[in-house]
This record gives sequence, C-alpha cells and structure tokens, in this order.
Amino acid sequence: MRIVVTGGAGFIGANFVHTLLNDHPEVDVNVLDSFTYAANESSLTDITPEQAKRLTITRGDVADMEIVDEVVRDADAVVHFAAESHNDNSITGPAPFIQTNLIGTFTLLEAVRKYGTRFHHVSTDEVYGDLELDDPAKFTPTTPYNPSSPYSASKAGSDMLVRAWMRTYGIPATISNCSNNYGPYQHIEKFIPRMITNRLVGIRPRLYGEGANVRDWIHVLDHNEAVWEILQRGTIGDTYLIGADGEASNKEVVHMLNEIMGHPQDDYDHVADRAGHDLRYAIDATKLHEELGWYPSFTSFREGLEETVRWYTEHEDWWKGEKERVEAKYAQKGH
Ligand code: NAD
Ligand code: TDX
Repeated sequence: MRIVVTGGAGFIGANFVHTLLNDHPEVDVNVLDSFTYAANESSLTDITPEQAKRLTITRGDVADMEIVDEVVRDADAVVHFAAESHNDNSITGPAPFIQTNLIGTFTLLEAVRKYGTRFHHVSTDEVYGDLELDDPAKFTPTTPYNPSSPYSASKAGSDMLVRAWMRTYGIPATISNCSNNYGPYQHIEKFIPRMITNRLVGIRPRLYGEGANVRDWIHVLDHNEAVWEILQRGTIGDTYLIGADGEASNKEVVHMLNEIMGHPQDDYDHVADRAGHDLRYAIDATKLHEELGWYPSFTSFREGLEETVRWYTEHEDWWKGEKERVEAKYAQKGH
C-alpha cells in the first residue's frame, strides 16, 4: 500500500510516518511537505536503513496542482495533515492559513477526485467554537460549526470542502476532528513544548490571561492510532471525533509541568491574553469507541507529560536552534 502523508515533516505527521514505518511493514510512505518553519528535517531521520527504503520525501506545496497530481497519481491513499496550524500566527498573519488550509485542501481534493484515491482529512475540534466551563455537553459529530480564529475558520472551510466533494463527486473520504495533541516532535511555539523548553532555558512559563482556558489533551500516538483505524475501517463519507477525556485548564497544566520539573507550582507569569481566545474544548468520542472499538492507550495525562518532558530534555538538538527566534516573536506580541 502506498500512502501519501501531507505535512509528514510536522508534529503529528512525523509521528504518523514513524508509526507507519514501525508498525505497518506493508506500507510505503511518500511525505509531501513544503518544509515551512513548522517542519523539522530531523524528525524523519531516526529510522533504520530498511525503513528508509520505504520512505520518499517530496518537497512541495499542497497547493501546487502539478506536484500534487504527480504524487497522488501513484498513491492508494492520502492522509492530509499539512496545514498552517498555530492560532497565534493566524491572528498576526492569516494569509498563509487561507492559502494552505483552503486552496491546499481544494488542490488535493481535485487530485483524489481525478484518480479515485482514498482520502483522509485531518482536522480539529476548534471548528466547533468553544464551550462554557460548566457546560455538561461536549462536541459531537452533529455540533454546529462555529469557528473563532482565522486558523479554525480556515480548517472549518477545509472540512466543508471535503464534505462537498464527498457528496457531489462521491470521493472516498473520511474526516476526523481531534482535540489538542501533545508528545514528541511538537513545535516549541505550542503551549506544552514552549513551557517545557522555557523551563529548560531558564525562562518562567507564560500563561495567557488567567490560565482558566481548558483544553482536552490527547497523546499524539493515540490520535494517530485513531486516524489509522478510520483509514482502514471507517465508514466512507463519515466524520469521527477523536479525544481522550483529557480536559485540563492551562493553569493546571503549568502546575503539573512545574512539579515534574522541580519548581514551585505557582512559578509562572501571566501575560496578555490571546485575542478571541476560545474558553474550552471537549470531545465526545463515543462514535469511535462504538463503531471502531478505538480507545486511547495513554490514560494518565501526568505520565504522558513526564515522558514528554523527558523527550524535550533529551532532544535539545532538535529544538534549541529555534528557541531564540520563537521567543523573540512572542516578545513582540507581549506574550
Ligand atoms: P505542524 O504545524 O506541526 O505541521 C504542519 C506541517 O505541514 C509542517 O511540516 C509544514 O511544513 C507542512 N505544511 C504547511 N504548509 C504546507 C503546504 N502549503 N504544503 C505542504 N506542506 C505544508 O502541525 P500539526 O500540529 O502536526 O498539525 C497537523 C494537522 O493536524 C493540521 O491539519 C492540524 O490542523 C491538525 N490538528 C492538530 C492538532 C494539534 O493539537 N496540533 C489537533 C487537532 C488537529
Ligand atoms: O505561551 C502560551 N501560553 C498559553 O497560555 C501558549 C503558546 C499558549 N497558551 C494557551 C493558549 C491555549 O489556551 O495554551 C492553550 C494551548 O495553546 P496552543 O498550544 O497554541 O493550542 P491551541 O490554540 O489550543 O490549538 C492547538 O490545538 C488544536 C493546535 O495548535 C491546533 O493546531 C489544533 O487544531
């Protein structure tokens, strides 16, 4: 089986490529990635010579029709991770989000329509907007779309394109909307790796606003296992929500990280809040449990965080070069 993984040099995509190479020897992988600032070449180098024979890396833009046509023509399936993915960047500069998330997804859809290729679209729970802290309801596949940021609006738009191509052209596709991921290879602009690497270089963690915002954390390997199950056994045309019941406020996460890293719980600074900051996300993954029997294997968020702290501590070479640039950008925003 030949699988194209778009965005395979980014956080979730690179973890997915490792899973394919490690656990699915029948699969050959073609990574289609334009290597933006969010990609890291060394995320894909830690593989055996045998695995290297099954991996092709194609440097190209998902919005480039010619290159997309070329890679999709030879593929049995496309798993589409490539995106501009950081909310804060979408607030300061939305243009690349529209280009990659909308035009890029459109370009891929046209190619899979032409070749009849199986397509899986990786999306986010942020398309549903946010919940009140005390709302007993969680997001389900029938929750109305209500995105808040340029990022989540562009992802919502990309989901709509996939839905329209499924209904109108009957392309064999599925969609998943997942909650916040954490784990190895995540870019240090994102909350958890930023807080961990801040501690490692001697900067206090930075909480936006009061830190009351809640995210529903899932380990990246659990997300990817669910994507694999949907790709294999999901119902064509359906949407699946992926989550691991991992709700925690940002303040609780920083407390835990401080404890794990040997600092007093309240050793952090409050900084300016994010514009339009979503309050809470929460996923109801019942459909995945009942239809595909998928359950997360990382059941302790604290243990997952401990492992993630270890990974960043042991892989300074992977992130150190980016730290100054990322922090300079945050400093400009008062973050
Ligand atoms: P990331 O920013 O770490 O990686 C994105 C990758 O896409 C990078 O390698 C980048 O070079 C590549 N890319 C960007 N623009 C491209 C283009 N025009 N052409 C080709 N490649 C391009 O993102 P991530 O956190 O790994 O997220 C992957 C996907 O999962 C995204 O679609 C995101 O919306 C979705 N998602 C992420 C999370 C999360 O918590 N990180 C949660 C739910 C869903
Ligand atoms: O320094 C920080 N301090 C802070 O308090 C940063 C970087 C973030 N935060 C807060 C903002 C959010 O409430 O932490 C929370 C998580 O922030 P991010 O890591 O930027 O993630 P979020 O905006 O929730 O979006 C993430 O999850 C859904 C991914 O970046 C998206 O790609 C995914 O769709």
